[in-house]
Amino acid sequence: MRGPLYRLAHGLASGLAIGLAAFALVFTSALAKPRGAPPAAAAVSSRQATLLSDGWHFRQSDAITDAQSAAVDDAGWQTVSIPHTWNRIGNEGLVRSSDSNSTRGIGWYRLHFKTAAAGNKRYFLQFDGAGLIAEVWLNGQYLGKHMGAFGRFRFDATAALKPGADNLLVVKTDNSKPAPGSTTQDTIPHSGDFFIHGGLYRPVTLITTSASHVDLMDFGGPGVYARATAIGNDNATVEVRSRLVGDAGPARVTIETQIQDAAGAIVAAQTSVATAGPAADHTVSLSIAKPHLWNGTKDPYLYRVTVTLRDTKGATLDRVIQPLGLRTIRFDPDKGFFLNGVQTQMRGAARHQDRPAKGWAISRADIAQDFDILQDMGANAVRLAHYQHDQFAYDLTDSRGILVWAEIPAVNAVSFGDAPANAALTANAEQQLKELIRQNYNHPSIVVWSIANEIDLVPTLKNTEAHSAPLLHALNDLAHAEDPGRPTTMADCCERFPDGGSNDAKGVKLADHAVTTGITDTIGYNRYMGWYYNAPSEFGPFLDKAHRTHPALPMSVSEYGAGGALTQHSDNALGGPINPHGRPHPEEVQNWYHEESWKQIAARPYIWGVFVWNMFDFSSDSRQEGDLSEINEKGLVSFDRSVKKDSFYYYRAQWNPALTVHLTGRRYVDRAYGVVDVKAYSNAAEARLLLNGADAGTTHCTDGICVWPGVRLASGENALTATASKDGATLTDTVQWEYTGALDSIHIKAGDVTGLRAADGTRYGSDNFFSGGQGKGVNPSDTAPDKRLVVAPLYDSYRVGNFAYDVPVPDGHYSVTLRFAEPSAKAGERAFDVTINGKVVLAGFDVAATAGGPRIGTDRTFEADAVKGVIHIAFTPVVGEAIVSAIDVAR
Ligand code: GCB
Repeated sequence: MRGPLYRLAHGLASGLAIGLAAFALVFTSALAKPRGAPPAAAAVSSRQATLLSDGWHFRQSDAITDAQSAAVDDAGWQTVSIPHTWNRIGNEGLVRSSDSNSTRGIGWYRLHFKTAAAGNKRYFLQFDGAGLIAEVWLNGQYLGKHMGAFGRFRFDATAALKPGADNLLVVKTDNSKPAPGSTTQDTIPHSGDFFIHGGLYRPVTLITTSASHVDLMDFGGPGVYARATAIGNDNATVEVRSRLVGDAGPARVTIETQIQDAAGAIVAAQTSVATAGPAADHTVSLSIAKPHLWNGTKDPYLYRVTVTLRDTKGATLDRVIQPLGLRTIRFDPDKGFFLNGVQTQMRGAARHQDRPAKGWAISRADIAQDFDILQDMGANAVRLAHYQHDQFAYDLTDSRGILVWAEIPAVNAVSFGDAPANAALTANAEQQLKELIRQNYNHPSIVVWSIANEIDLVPTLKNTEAHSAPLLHALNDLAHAEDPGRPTTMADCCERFPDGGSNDAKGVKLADHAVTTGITDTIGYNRYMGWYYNAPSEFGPFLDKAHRTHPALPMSVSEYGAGGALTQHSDNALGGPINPHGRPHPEEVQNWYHEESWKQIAARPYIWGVFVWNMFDFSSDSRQEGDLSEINEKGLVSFDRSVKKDSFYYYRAQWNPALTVHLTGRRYVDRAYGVVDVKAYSNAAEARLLLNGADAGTTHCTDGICVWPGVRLASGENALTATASKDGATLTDTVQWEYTGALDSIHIKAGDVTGLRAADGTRYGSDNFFSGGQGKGVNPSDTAPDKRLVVAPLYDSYRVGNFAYDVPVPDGHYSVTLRFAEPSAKAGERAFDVTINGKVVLAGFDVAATAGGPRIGTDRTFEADAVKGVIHIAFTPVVGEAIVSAIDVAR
């Protein structure tokens, strides 16, 4: 029931006078904060917040069913501090580390604490995030249950708390894997490519207020919601809605609503009187003259809204301070995103909230460092995927002007089977959406609410019918009802277009799914052309097709990305296949993927936002990829944030106007070839290269990429230094490489993207120096006539098609060995010619016939001269396609 509210507006002048005095006290220290610091938290004398961080006893055990009782002996439990999680996922190296802990189940937390003895107070326990379900008891009394790992939640602890005495707080957290019949079956997400960490992984706080206060039980929201209803050059109108509660029965209160500018001056204020009873809204409208806009990274100007409740004698009862940014946003299907009327493409990456060893139990410094890195790359936007992040993250995006895609964890599926979401799951998704929106309503940096990510993925992979539309409609309507000021979006995985064409997500043919695109106001496409499927060159045409199919729908690229392993390297990203779901993931392939993908996005100004997947490597217990275990390494930066991969600098050269000069392949130290196309990422017009102190040439940089082709390394250590200048600044970047092979020999592992050290010690580089053809690996499950036949490593990959090599060696006389193994064809099914420097050396060569069957290596050696630094070897099909597995050129 809602109590009657009486509102009495006082004049602006009296409000100003009262407000200034209070404001000066509260904000003196906040003003001294460095650039980028978030607004001060809502902590004043009338509302006290006590962090309950230390001294918790913890035990992870599915067998303990009733640790809420005071009689439970927790002396032998582990002592922990909050934030905490018992999970530990993801490590370097190909095998799962022994201290990895992916246990999903129940974790109990117990804490004894005391409060001051104070009468007539209300107490609330606030949990900023607990994975995945939490139940809370205070002094044996059950306070309630919260389902969802990401939203803040509170319980009214007043009746259970013993002021001045010992209190026992017990929390049961449960991150059991959702499955039919599980405790978590009705909580989203059902699945996803990220690990759901268990426990109290964000702060726990005891909040004390007066009986009359701003509502704390509004889906974890601040209870004060400000919205600009009009923004003009001369004036902005801001509506501030405060939810008032009088827990001790109806009470007359004075409500001061003030807006302060960034310097602390009150620019608008209104004082009114109301009766606080059961939670009810109290709305005032304020006018700001000559509004200073919040203008993204260029000028993230923040006002503050302060709502102060006083009793009839003027004593402060409660106070809440919230950020306010005045900005207009608009999405246009052809022109993208407009911030304050100016076309502004959102450029950035997605972020997950975990770190090595800490998992989700990260610190504020960790969060701030993530945004430092993102901004250093030149990003103006972030996708905070796939769930609600810590409040501090949104505080930082506000104060730094980073535009935010915010979302709920409706990921991959709406049910366990082939059915629509049931009522319980729908209710949970709605609850998590309300939490996301109410808790973050006041953050100007958030410009779009996403209601789902790849929601049709599971049915798509299973080729069953998708049933996501009813849930999406419900969530979309709810988002509009909760916040008419921001559009909705979703990240699509699986839409197939009516005009046909290939859009094979994750390598499967799409079933006839209900098209969900068009339910939300805008759309994002998650597409991985060139990684999971297709080629990057198909990305642009795909985007155009999506745009043509939905000409009225503003669209973004919500995900694209490629794995980048720091210890796996390639001489040529096109040399051979990677395994997207396994190994290898050479760093240079990630470079190539982003170079190819970004240029296509950059050419399409209708795209309102582009979000690389992902800013950082993150934990995912199902993955064994690249050179890591339980980590998705599509990050532009390593899991521990210590290494910015080459591709980070590619984007820095595109997006950050400050000078970038970065030599790529810096971690590929032990080079397989003495001849290298040296590449740097730079936004300078040209760059100069020094090799071991000698000038190796100045080259033009095009679209952020500078290449010095065919640089010949010296034997042993090599120092390469690139130098470039821009706008009066000059930077150099140096890498140290080592070449221990002979200067006059080259060993190529055809069809292989990383290369090999052969049994005799010869170092083979990845497939390189070729034109035409395609690199392939021998499929171990191909039907070999003799199942026992395992192909030797030197022959387990090959180049196939109509192709040639220009092998770069100093002029002179060489022996050229060509190595072949037929991957699958029988004798008579394949024949080809080989010429060296135009002279036929093999005519109608049939590998299977010569070797005696598939998968058996056979070699041919010829004499040849290098002329003008090159030996030209051509492979021309006669029957089927030509192949070769390895090439050795040596004196
Ligand atoms: C996606 C998902 C994201 C995954 C990513 C990947 O489409 O939305 O959660 O992590 O692909 O790396 O496969």
